[in-house]
Amino acid sequence: MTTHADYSEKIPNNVSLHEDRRLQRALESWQPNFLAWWESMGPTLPTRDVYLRTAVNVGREGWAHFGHVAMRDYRWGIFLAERDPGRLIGFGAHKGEPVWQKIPGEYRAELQRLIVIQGDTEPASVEQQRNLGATAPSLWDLRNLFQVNVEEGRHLWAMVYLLHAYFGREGREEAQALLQRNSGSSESPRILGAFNEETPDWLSFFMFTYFTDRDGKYQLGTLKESSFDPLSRTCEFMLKEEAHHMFVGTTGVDRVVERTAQLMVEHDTDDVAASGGIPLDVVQKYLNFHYSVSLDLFGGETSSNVAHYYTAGLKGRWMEGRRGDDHKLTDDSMLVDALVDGEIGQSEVAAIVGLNSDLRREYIKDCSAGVSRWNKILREAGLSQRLSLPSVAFNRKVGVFAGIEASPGGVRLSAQEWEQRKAQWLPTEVDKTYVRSLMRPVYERGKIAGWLAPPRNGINGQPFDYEFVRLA
Ligand code: BYC
Repeated sequence: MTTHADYSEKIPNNVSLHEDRRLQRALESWQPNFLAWWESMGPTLPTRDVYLRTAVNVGREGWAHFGHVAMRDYRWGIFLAERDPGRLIGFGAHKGEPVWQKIPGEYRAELQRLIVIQGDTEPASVEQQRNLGATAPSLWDLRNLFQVNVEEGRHLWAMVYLLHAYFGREGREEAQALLQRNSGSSESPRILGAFNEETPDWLSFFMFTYFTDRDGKYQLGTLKESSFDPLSRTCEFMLKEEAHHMFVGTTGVDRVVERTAQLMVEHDTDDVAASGGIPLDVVQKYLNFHYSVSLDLFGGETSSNVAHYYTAGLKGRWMEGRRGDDHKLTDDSMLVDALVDGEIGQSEVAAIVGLNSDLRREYIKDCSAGVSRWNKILREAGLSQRLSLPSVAFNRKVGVFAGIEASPGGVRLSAQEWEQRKAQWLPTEVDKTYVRSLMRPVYERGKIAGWLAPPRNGINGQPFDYEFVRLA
Protein backbone atom coordinates (compact mmCIF):
# COMPACT_ATOMS: atom_id res chain seq x y z
CA MET A 1 0.00 0.00 0.00
CA THR A 2 1.53 3.29 -1.06
CA THR A 3 0.36 6.38 0.72
CA HIS A 4 1.71 8.82 -1.80
CA ALA A 5 -0.64 9.74 -4.58
CA ASP A 6 0.28 8.53 -8.02
CA TYR A 7 -0.41 11.45 -10.36
CA SER A 8 1.09 9.84 -13.44
CA GLU A 9 -1.99 7.69 -13.75
CA LYS A 10 -5.26 8.72 -15.38
CA ILE A 11 -6.95 8.39 -12.01
CA PRO A 12 -4.78 9.76 -9.17
CA ASN A 13 -4.89 7.33 -6.29
CA ASN A 14 -3.12 5.94 -3.28
CA VAL A 15 -4.64 2.46 -3.56
CA SER A 16 -2.09 1.01 -6.00
CA LEU A 17 -4.67 0.93 -8.74
CA HIS A 18 -2.03 -0.03 -11.33
CA GLU A 19 -1.66 -3.40 -9.60
CA ASP A 20 -5.24 -4.33 -10.40
CA ARG A 21 -5.72 -3.94 -14.14
CA ARG A 22 -9.35 -5.09 -14.15
CA LEU A 23 -10.37 -2.58 -11.53
CA GLN A 24 -8.34 0.13 -13.22
CA ARG A 25 -10.03 -0.57 -16.55
CA ALA A 26 -13.47 -0.60 -14.94
CA LEU A 27 -12.86 2.77 -13.31
CA GLU A 28 -11.30 4.16 -16.48
CA SER A 29 -14.44 3.23 -18.35
CA TRP A 30 -16.62 4.95 -15.71
CA GLN A 31 -14.46 8.10 -15.89
CA PRO A 32 -15.82 9.46 -19.23
CA ASN A 33 -19.36 8.90 -17.94
CA PHE A 34 -18.48 10.90 -14.85
CA LEU A 35 -17.02 13.69 -16.99
CA ALA A 36 -20.09 13.70 -19.24
CA TRP A 37 -22.24 13.99 -16.11
CA TRP A 38 -20.05 16.85 -14.80
CA GLU A 39 -20.36 18.68 -18.13
CA SER A 40 -24.13 18.30 -18.32
CA MET A 41 -25.14 18.44 -14.63
CA GLY A 42 -22.24 20.28 -12.95
CA PRO A 43 -21.58 24.03 -12.58
CA THR A 44 -23.12 26.04 -15.42
CA LEU A 45 -21.03 29.22 -15.17
CA PRO A 46 -18.29 29.15 -17.82
CA THR A 47 -14.90 29.63 -16.17
CA ARG A 48 -11.33 29.60 -17.41
CA ASP A 49 -9.85 28.44 -14.13
CA VAL A 50 -10.41 28.45 -10.40
CA TYR A 51 -8.03 28.62 -7.43
CA LEU A 52 -8.71 25.14 -6.06
CA ARG A 53 -7.44 22.79 -3.44
CA THR A 54 -6.66 19.33 -4.81
CA ALA A 55 -6.11 16.35 -2.54
CA VAL A 56 -2.66 14.97 -3.32
CA ASN A 57 -1.72 12.96 -0.28
CA VAL A 58 -3.19 11.66 2.95
CA GLY A 59 -0.28 12.10 5.35
CA ARG A 60 -0.04 14.55 8.20
CA GLU A 61 2.60 16.67 6.51
CA GLY A 62 0.11 18.36 4.18
CA TRP A 63 -2.42 16.65 1.99
CA ALA A 64 -3.54 19.30 -0.45
CA HIS A 65 -2.18 21.46 -3.21
CA PHE A 66 -3.61 24.88 -4.14
CA GLY A 67 -3.48 26.36 -7.62
CA HIS A 68 -5.50 27.67 -10.56
CA VAL A 69 -7.02 24.80 -12.54
CA ALA A 70 -9.70 24.48 -15.19
CA MET A 71 -12.49 22.61 -13.42
CA ARG A 72 -12.90 19.98 -16.14
CA ASP A 73 -9.22 19.13 -15.63
CA TYR A 74 -9.56 18.81 -11.86
CA ARG A 75 -7.74 15.70 -10.70
CA TRP A 76 -10.51 13.76 -9.02
CA GLY A 77 -8.70 10.98 -7.24
CA ILE A 78 -9.13 8.02 -4.93
CA PHE A 79 -7.65 8.50 -1.48
CA LEU A 80 -7.99 6.38 1.58
CA ALA A 81 -6.55 7.39 4.95
CA GLU A 82 -3.53 5.33 5.95
CA ARG A 83 -4.15 1.78 7.07
CA ASP A 84 -3.72 0.86 10.71
CA PRO A 85 -2.64 -2.80 10.48
CA GLY A 86 -3.66 -3.51 14.08
CA ARG A 87 -7.15 -2.01 13.85
CA LEU A 88 -9.84 -4.07 15.59
CA ILE A 89 -13.63 -3.91 15.31
CA GLY A 90 -14.83 -1.43 17.93
CA PHE A 91 -18.50 -2.33 18.44
CA GLY A 92 -21.28 -4.84 17.81
CA ALA A 93 -21.27 -8.62 17.77
CA HIS A 94 -17.77 -8.83 16.22
CA LYS A 95 -16.14 -6.40 18.66
CA GLY A 96 -12.46 -7.20 19.19
CA GLU A 97 -12.02 -9.16 15.94
CA PRO A 98 -9.70 -7.79 13.23
CA VAL A 99 -11.41 -5.38 10.82
CA TRP A 100 -12.39 -6.70 7.39
CA GLN A 101 -10.41 -6.02 4.25
CA LYS A 102 -12.99 -7.88 2.16
CA ILE A 103 -16.75 -7.90 2.59
CA PRO A 104 -18.27 -10.78 4.51
CA GLY A 105 -20.93 -12.32 2.25
CA GLU A 106 -23.69 -12.01 4.84
CA TYR A 107 -23.33 -8.20 5.02
CA ARG A 108 -22.82 -7.49 1.36
CA ALA A 109 -26.31 -6.18 0.60
CA GLU A 110 -26.42 -3.83 3.60
CA LEU A 111 -22.96 -2.42 2.99
CA GLN A 112 -23.77 -1.85 -0.65
CA ARG A 113 -26.94 -0.01 0.34
CA LEU A 114 -25.11 2.26 2.79
CA ILE A 115 -22.44 3.07 0.22
CA VAL A 116 -25.00 3.74 -2.51
CA ILE A 117 -27.02 6.07 -0.24
CA GLN A 118 -23.86 7.94 0.74
CA GLY A 119 -22.67 8.06 -2.88
CA ASP A 120 -26.03 9.33 -4.12
CA THR A 121 -25.90 12.49 -2.00
CA GLU A 122 -22.57 13.68 -3.44
CA PRO A 123 -23.51 14.27 -7.10
CA ALA A 124 -26.99 15.32 -5.93
CA SER A 125 -25.56 18.34 -4.12
CA VAL A 126 -23.54 19.35 -7.20
CA GLU A 127 -26.74 19.22 -9.23
CA GLN A 128 -28.61 21.27 -6.65
CA GLN A 129 -25.93 23.96 -6.70
CA ARG A 130 -25.22 24.04 -10.41
CA ASN A 131 -26.70 27.47 -11.18
CA LEU A 132 -25.36 29.35 -8.17
CA GLY A 133 -22.24 30.55 -10.00
CA ALA A 134 -24.42 32.95 -11.99
CA THR A 135 -25.22 34.94 -8.83
CA ALA A 136 -22.11 34.66 -6.62
CA PRO A 137 -21.76 37.54 -4.13
CA SER A 138 -17.96 37.66 -4.60
CA LEU A 139 -15.13 35.80 -6.32
CA TRP A 140 -14.13 34.46 -2.91
CA ASP A 141 -17.58 32.89 -2.48
CA LEU A 142 -17.63 31.67 -6.07
CA ARG A 143 -14.35 29.87 -5.51
CA ASN A 144 -15.68 28.25 -2.34
CA LEU A 145 -18.77 27.04 -4.18
CA PHE A 146 -16.61 25.40 -6.84
CA GLN A 147 -14.29 23.95 -4.19
CA VAL A 148 -17.27 22.31 -2.52
CA ASN A 149 -18.53 21.08 -5.90
CA VAL A 150 -15.29 19.44 -7.02
CA GLU A 151 -14.86 17.80 -3.63
CA GLU A 152 -18.39 16.40 -3.73
CA GLY A 153 -17.36 15.04 -7.12
CA ARG A 154 -14.32 13.46 -5.49
CA HIS A 155 -16.53 11.97 -2.77
CA LEU A 156 -18.59 10.37 -5.50
CA TRP A 157 -15.35 8.87 -6.84
CA ALA A 158 -14.60 7.58 -3.34
CA MET A 159 -17.88 5.66 -3.18
CA VAL A 160 -17.61 4.48 -6.79
CA TYR A 161 -14.18 3.09 -6.06
CA LEU A 162 -15.64 0.99 -3.22
CA LEU A 163 -18.52 -0.19 -5.43
CA HIS A 164 -16.17 -1.19 -8.25
CA ALA A 165 -13.51 -2.73 -6.07
CA TYR A 166 -15.69 -4.78 -3.74
CA PHE A 167 -19.15 -5.34 -5.20
CA GLY A 168 -18.55 -6.85 -8.65
CA ARG A 169 -21.04 -6.38 -11.44
CA GLU A 170 -23.78 -5.12 -9.14
CA GLY A 171 -21.39 -2.50 -7.80
CA ARG A 172 -20.58 -1.35 -11.34
CA GLU A 173 -24.29 -1.08 -12.13
CA GLU A 174 -24.89 0.96 -8.98
CA ALA A 175 -21.97 3.24 -9.93
CA GLN A 176 -23.63 3.87 -13.25
CA ALA A 177 -27.01 4.50 -11.61
CA LEU A 178 -25.39 7.18 -9.40
CA LEU A 179 -24.96 9.24 -12.58
CA GLN A 180 -28.47 8.51 -13.82
CA ARG A 181 -30.62 9.57 -10.88
CA ASN A 182 -30.91 13.35 -10.68
CA SER A 183 -31.85 15.81 -8.01
CA GLY A 184 -35.51 16.79 -8.30
CA SER A 185 -36.20 14.45 -11.23
CA SER A 186 -39.75 13.11 -11.25
CA GLU A 187 -38.82 9.79 -12.93
CA SER A 188 -35.59 9.03 -11.10
CA PRO A 189 -34.98 11.31 -8.13
CA ARG A 190 -32.09 11.16 -5.66
CA ILE A 191 -32.64 8.74 -2.78
CA LEU A 192 -32.94 11.04 0.23
CA GLY A 193 -35.49 13.84 0.52
CA ALA A 194 -33.23 16.85 1.18
CA PHE A 195 -31.27 16.12 -1.98
CA ASN A 196 -34.28 16.71 -4.19
CA GLU A 197 -34.88 20.20 -2.83
CA GLU A 198 -33.68 23.24 -4.75
CA THR A 199 -30.69 25.35 -3.78
CA PRO A 200 -31.74 28.36 -5.84
CA ASP A 201 -29.99 31.18 -3.95
CA TRP A 202 -26.94 31.77 -1.77
CA LEU A 203 -28.81 31.99 1.50
CA SER A 204 -30.07 28.47 0.74
CA PHE A 205 -26.52 27.44 -0.16
CA PHE A 206 -25.13 28.67 3.17
CA MET A 207 -27.97 26.99 5.08
CA PHE A 208 -27.45 23.80 3.06
CA THR A 209 -23.71 23.74 3.75
CA TYR A 210 -24.38 24.47 7.41
CA PHE A 211 -27.22 22.01 8.06
CA THR A 212 -27.16 19.39 5.29
CA ASP A 213 -23.41 19.06 4.88
CA ARG A 214 -23.31 18.69 8.65
CA ASP A 215 -25.50 15.59 8.35
CA GLY A 216 -22.78 14.40 5.97
CA LYS A 217 -20.16 15.01 8.65
CA TYR A 218 -22.12 12.94 11.18
CA GLN A 219 -23.00 10.10 8.81
CA LEU A 220 -19.39 9.90 7.62
CA GLY A 221 -18.32 9.91 11.26
CA THR A 222 -20.39 6.77 11.89
CA LEU A 223 -19.20 5.06 8.69
CA LYS A 224 -15.62 5.85 9.71
CA GLU A 225 -16.21 3.44 12.60
CA SER A 226 -17.16 0.65 10.17
CA SER A 227 -15.56 -2.80 10.45
CA PHE A 228 -15.19 -2.72 6.67
CA ASP A 229 -11.78 -1.07 6.73
CA PRO A 230 -11.71 0.40 3.20
CA LEU A 231 -15.01 2.21 3.94
CA SER A 232 -13.68 3.44 7.26
CA ARG A 233 -10.47 4.78 5.71
CA THR A 234 -12.34 6.38 2.81
CA CYS A 235 -14.68 8.23 5.17
CA GLU A 236 -11.84 9.31 7.40
CA PHE A 237 -10.22 11.08 4.50
CA MET A 238 -13.50 12.57 3.24
CA LEU A 239 -14.02 14.14 6.66
CA LYS A 240 -10.84 16.14 6.17
CA GLU A 241 -12.32 17.81 3.11
CA GLU A 242 -15.70 18.16 4.79
CA ALA A 243 -14.25 20.64 7.32
CA HIS A 244 -14.07 23.29 4.60
CA HIS A 245 -17.70 22.69 3.66
CA MET A 246 -18.68 23.28 7.29
CA PHE A 247 -16.62 26.49 7.22
CA VAL A 248 -18.46 27.73 4.12
CA GLY A 249 -21.84 27.22 5.81
CA THR A 250 -20.93 28.58 9.23
CA THR A 251 -19.17 31.71 8.02
CA GLY A 252 -21.71 32.21 5.22
CA VAL A 253 -24.59 32.47 7.70
CA ASP A 254 -22.35 34.53 10.04
CA ARG A 255 -21.82 37.07 7.30
CA VAL A 256 -25.51 37.32 6.40
CA VAL A 257 -26.44 37.83 10.06
CA GLU A 258 -23.63 40.33 10.53
CA ARG A 259 -24.78 42.44 7.59
CA THR A 260 -28.44 42.24 8.60
CA ALA A 261 -27.55 43.31 12.16
CA GLN A 262 -25.50 46.20 10.81
CA LEU A 263 -28.41 47.43 8.68
CA MET A 264 -30.89 46.98 11.54
CA VAL A 265 -28.76 49.18 13.79
CA GLU A 266 -27.93 51.72 11.12
CA HIS A 267 -31.56 52.21 10.05
CA ASP A 268 -33.11 51.42 13.43
CA THR A 269 -35.59 48.95 11.89
CA ASP A 270 -36.22 45.21 11.48
CA ASP A 271 -37.21 45.85 7.90
CA VAL A 272 -33.82 45.78 6.28
CA ALA A 273 -35.26 44.86 2.90
CA ALA A 274 -35.52 48.57 2.15
CA SER A 275 -31.73 48.84 2.54
CA GLY A 276 -30.94 45.67 0.59
CA GLY A 277 -30.44 43.26 3.49
CA ILE A 278 -32.15 39.97 4.34
CA PRO A 279 -34.60 40.49 7.23
CA LEU A 280 -33.89 38.32 10.24
CA ASP A 281 -37.31 36.66 10.09
CA VAL A 282 -36.49 35.48 6.55
CA VAL A 283 -33.14 34.12 7.78
CA GLN A 284 -35.08 32.29 10.52
CA LYS A 285 -37.49 30.78 7.98
CA TYR A 286 -34.64 29.51 5.81
CA LEU A 287 -33.00 28.09 8.92
CA ASN A 288 -36.28 26.36 9.90
CA PHE A 289 -36.56 24.79 6.48
CA HIS A 290 -32.99 23.54 6.09
CA TYR A 291 -32.76 22.30 9.66
CA SER A 292 -36.00 20.33 9.48
CA VAL A 293 -35.27 18.66 6.14
CA SER A 294 -31.81 17.79 7.45
CA LEU A 295 -33.28 16.20 10.60
CA ASP A 296 -35.17 13.89 8.25
CA LEU A 297 -31.87 12.62 6.87
CA PHE A 298 -31.21 10.68 10.05
CA GLY A 299 -34.11 8.28 9.37
CA GLY A 300 -36.71 7.11 11.86
CA GLU A 301 -36.37 7.72 15.62
CA THR A 302 -36.34 3.96 16.00
CA SER A 303 -35.10 1.74 13.23
CA SER A 304 -34.47 -1.96 12.96
CA ASN A 305 -32.13 -1.18 10.04
CA VAL A 306 -29.83 0.85 12.25
CA ALA A 307 -29.90 -1.82 14.97
CA HIS A 308 -28.77 -4.36 12.43
CA TYR A 309 -26.07 -2.05 11.04
CA TYR A 310 -24.70 -1.61 14.54
CA THR A 311 -24.78 -5.23 15.66
CA ALA A 312 -23.22 -6.33 12.39
CA GLY A 313 -20.45 -3.74 12.83
CA LEU A 314 -21.27 -1.84 9.62
CA LYS A 315 -22.10 1.59 11.06
CA GLY A 316 -21.06 2.76 14.52
CA ARG A 317 -21.95 5.72 16.69
CA TRP A 318 -20.48 9.21 16.59
CA MET A 319 -17.19 9.02 18.54
CA GLU A 320 -17.71 5.33 19.23
CA GLY A 321 -14.28 5.02 20.85
CA ARG A 322 -15.11 7.65 23.45
CA ARG A 323 -18.34 6.02 24.64
CA GLY A 324 -18.07 4.53 28.09
CA ASP A 325 -20.40 1.52 27.61
CA ASP A 326 -19.86 -2.04 26.35
CA HIS A 327 -20.17 -1.04 22.63
CA LYS A 328 -22.72 -3.83 22.14
CA LEU A 329 -25.79 -2.23 23.72
CA THR A 330 -27.64 -5.52 24.04
CA ASP A 331 -29.14 -4.62 27.44
CA ASP A 332 -29.24 -0.81 27.30
CA SER A 333 -32.15 1.49 26.79
CA MET A 334 -32.49 5.14 25.82
CA LEU A 335 -35.07 7.89 25.46
CA VAL A 336 -36.09 8.88 21.96
CA ASP A 337 -38.43 11.58 20.65
CA ALA A 338 -41.88 10.10 20.29
CA LEU A 339 -45.58 10.75 20.17
CA VAL A 340 -46.89 9.89 23.60
CA ASP A 341 -50.69 9.72 23.68
CA GLY A 342 -50.67 11.90 20.61
CA GLU A 343 -48.44 14.55 22.19
CA ILE A 344 -44.82 15.41 21.39
CA GLY A 345 -42.71 13.73 24.06
CA GLN A 346 -40.19 10.98 24.63
CA SER A 347 -40.33 7.26 25.20
CA GLU A 348 -37.87 4.62 26.32
CA VAL A 349 -36.67 2.07 23.77
CA ALA A 350 -33.88 -0.50 23.47
CA ALA A 351 -30.75 1.59 22.79
CA ILE A 352 -29.87 -0.46 19.76
CA VAL A 353 -32.98 0.56 17.81
CA GLY A 354 -32.61 4.21 18.86
CA LEU A 355 -29.26 4.88 17.24
CA ASN A 356 -30.64 7.19 14.55
CA SER A 357 -31.91 9.31 17.45
CA ASP A 358 -28.55 9.11 19.18
CA LEU A 359 -26.83 10.47 16.09
CA ARG A 360 -29.49 13.09 15.48
CA ARG A 361 -29.01 14.28 19.05
CA GLU A 362 -25.26 14.75 18.53
CA TYR A 363 -26.05 16.63 15.35
CA ILE A 364 -28.59 18.90 17.08
CA LYS A 365 -26.01 19.80 19.74
CA ASP A 366 -23.61 20.81 17.01
CA CYS A 367 -26.30 22.85 15.20
CA SER A 368 -27.06 24.72 18.45
CA ALA A 369 -23.47 25.91 18.49
CA GLY A 370 -24.07 27.68 15.17
CA VAL A 371 -27.18 29.36 16.48
CA SER A 372 -25.26 30.56 19.56
CA ARG A 373 -22.62 32.03 17.31
CA TRP A 374 -25.17 33.90 15.21
CA ASN A 375 -26.92 35.14 18.35
CA LYS A 376 -23.59 36.41 19.65
CA ILE A 377 -23.32 38.54 16.51
CA LEU A 378 -26.80 39.95 17.22
CA ARG A 379 -25.99 40.52 20.89
CA GLU A 380 -22.75 42.28 20.12
CA ALA A 381 -24.59 44.54 17.70
CA GLY A 382 -26.78 45.56 20.65
CA LEU A 383 -29.90 43.84 19.29
CA SER A 384 -32.41 41.86 21.34
CA GLN A 385 -33.67 39.64 18.47
CA ARG A 386 -32.43 36.03 18.44
CA LEU A 387 -32.41 33.05 16.06
CA SER A 388 -33.39 29.60 17.29
CA LEU A 389 -33.67 25.98 16.20
CA PRO A 390 -37.26 24.83 15.75
CA SER A 391 -38.70 21.82 17.57
CA VAL A 392 -37.73 18.34 16.32
CA ALA A 393 -41.40 17.84 15.46
CA PHE A 394 -41.54 20.88 13.15
CA ASN A 395 -42.01 20.23 9.40
CA ARG A 396 -40.90 16.60 9.50
CA LYS A 397 -41.49 14.18 6.63
CA VAL A 398 -39.62 11.17 8.03
CA GLY A 399 -40.06 9.47 11.40
CA VAL A 400 -42.73 9.63 14.10
CA PHE A 401 -43.54 13.29 13.52
CA ALA A 402 -44.13 12.88 9.79
CA GLY A 403 -47.84 12.34 10.41
CA ILE A 404 -48.44 15.41 12.58
CA GLU A 405 -47.96 19.16 12.39
CA ALA A 406 -46.18 21.23 15.02
CA SER A 407 -45.13 24.83 15.52
CA PRO A 408 -41.42 25.74 15.84
CA GLY A 409 -42.09 26.00 19.58
CA GLY A 410 -43.16 22.34 19.65
CA VAL A 411 -46.93 22.80 20.02
CA ARG A 412 -49.00 20.28 18.13
CA LEU A 413 -51.29 21.84 15.51
CA SER A 414 -54.25 20.68 13.50
CA ALA A 415 -53.74 20.42 9.74
CA GLN A 416 -55.89 23.51 9.34
CA GLU A 417 -53.88 25.58 11.85
CA TRP A 418 -50.69 24.49 10.11
CA GLU A 419 -52.00 25.61 6.73
CA GLN A 420 -52.99 28.95 8.20
CA ARG A 421 -49.72 29.61 9.97
CA LYS A 422 -46.93 27.91 8.03
CA ALA A 423 -46.16 31.09 6.07
CA GLN A 424 -44.88 32.58 9.35
CA TRP A 425 -42.36 29.79 9.68
CA LEU A 426 -41.27 28.57 6.27
CA PRO A 427 -40.05 30.66 3.32
CA THR A 428 -42.98 31.83 1.19
CA GLU A 429 -42.86 32.59 -2.52
CA VAL A 430 -42.62 36.27 -1.55
CA ASP A 431 -39.60 35.61 0.70
CA LYS A 432 -37.91 33.48 -1.95
CA THR A 433 -38.55 36.02 -4.66
CA TYR A 434 -37.11 38.77 -2.48
CA VAL A 435 -33.99 36.73 -1.67
CA ARG A 436 -33.59 35.90 -5.35
CA SER A 437 -33.89 39.56 -6.26
CA LEU A 438 -30.73 40.24 -4.20
CA MET A 439 -28.78 37.58 -6.06
CA ARG A 440 -26.78 39.66 -8.52
CA PRO A 441 -23.31 38.46 -9.36
CA VAL A 442 -20.29 40.39 -8.11
CA TYR A 443 -17.31 39.21 -10.14
CA GLU A 444 -14.98 42.15 -9.49
CA ARG A 445 -11.91 41.35 -7.41
CA GLY A 446 -12.20 42.48 -3.79
CA LYS A 447 -15.87 43.50 -4.16
CA ILE A 448 -18.83 42.03 -2.30
CA ALA A 449 -22.64 42.12 -2.62
CA GLY A 450 -24.55 44.34 -0.21
CA TRP A 451 -26.57 41.63 1.56
CA LEU A 452 -23.68 40.01 3.41
CA ALA A 453 -20.49 41.08 5.17
CA PRO A 454 -17.09 40.33 3.62
CA PRO A 455 -15.19 37.29 4.97
CA ARG A 456 -12.60 37.80 7.69
CA ASN A 457 -9.91 35.74 5.98
CA GLY A 458 -8.58 34.92 2.54
CA ILE A 459 -7.95 31.40 1.31
CA ASN A 460 -4.64 29.66 1.83
CA GLY A 461 -2.98 32.97 2.68
CA GLN A 462 -4.37 34.72 -0.42
CA PRO A 463 -6.15 38.01 0.36
CA PHE A 464 -9.85 38.65 -0.28
CA ASP A 465 -9.07 40.65 -3.43
CA TYR A 466 -7.13 37.77 -4.99
CA GLU A 467 -8.25 36.56 -8.42
CA PHE A 468 -9.87 33.38 -7.09
CA VAL A 469 -11.79 32.68 -10.29
CA ARG A 470 -11.04 33.66 -13.87
CA LEU A 471 -14.22 33.69 -15.90
CA ALA A 472 -14.25 32.36 -19.44
N1 BYC B 1 -35.54 10.36 2.59
O1 BYC B 1 -35.21 2.50 9.00
P1 BYC B 1 -35.19 3.95 8.65
C1 BYC B 1 -23.91 13.85 2.83
C2 BYC B 1 -36.03 5.45 4.21
S1 BYC B 1 -25.34 13.55 3.73
C3 BYC B 1 -36.08 9.29 1.97
O2 BYC B 1 -35.38 4.92 9.71
P2 BYC B 1 -32.43 3.87 8.25
C4 BYC B 1 -23.82 15.10 2.05
C5 BYC B 1 -34.99 4.41 4.54
O3 BYC B 1 -34.06 4.28 3.47
C6 BYC B 1 -25.13 11.92 4.45
N2 BYC B 1 -36.14 8.06 2.51
O4 BYC B 1 -33.90 4.26 7.84
C7 BYC B 1 -24.38 16.27 2.52
C8 BYC B 1 -35.81 3.18 4.78
O5 BYC B 1 -36.16 2.60 3.52
P3 BYC B 1 -36.46 1.02 3.39
C9 BYC B 1 -25.58 10.77 3.57
C10 BYC B 1 -35.64 7.87 3.75
O6 BYC B 1 -31.99 2.91 7.24
C11 BYC B 1 -24.32 17.43 1.74
C12 BYC B 1 -37.09 3.71 5.37
O7 BYC B 1 -37.14 5.10 5.02
N3 BYC B 1 -25.17 9.52 4.13
O8 BYC B 1 -23.03 13.06 2.87
O9 BYC B 1 -32.29 3.55 9.67
C13 BYC B 1 -23.67 17.41 0.53
C14 BYC B 1 -37.15 3.49 6.86
O10 BYC B 1 -36.22 4.35 7.52
C15 BYC B 1 -35.07 8.93 4.47
C16 BYC B 1 -26.00 8.66 4.78
O11 BYC B 1 -27.16 8.89 4.92
C17 BYC B 1 -35.05 10.22 3.84
N4 BYC B 1 -34.52 11.32 4.46
O12 BYC B 1 -31.70 5.28 8.15
C18 BYC B 1 -23.11 16.24 0.07
C19 BYC B 1 -25.37 7.42 5.34
N5 BYC B 1 -34.69 8.45 5.66
O13 BYC B 1 -35.25 0.30 3.92
C20 BYC B 1 -23.16 15.09 0.82
C21 BYC B 1 -25.93 6.16 4.80
C22 BYC B 1 -35.01 7.16 5.70
O14 BYC B 1 -37.69 0.79 4.21
N6 BYC B 1 -27.35 5.98 5.10
N7 BYC B 1 -35.56 6.79 4.56
O15 BYC B 1 -36.63 0.87 1.88
C23 BYC B 1 -27.87 5.56 6.31
O16 BYC B 1 -27.14 5.43 7.25
C24 BYC B 1 -29.32 5.29 6.44
O17 BYC B 1 -29.80 4.70 5.28
C25 BYC B 1 -30.20 6.53 6.77
C26 BYC B 1 -31.66 6.05 7.06
C27 BYC B 1 -29.63 7.28 7.96
C28 BYC B 1 -30.30 7.47 5.59
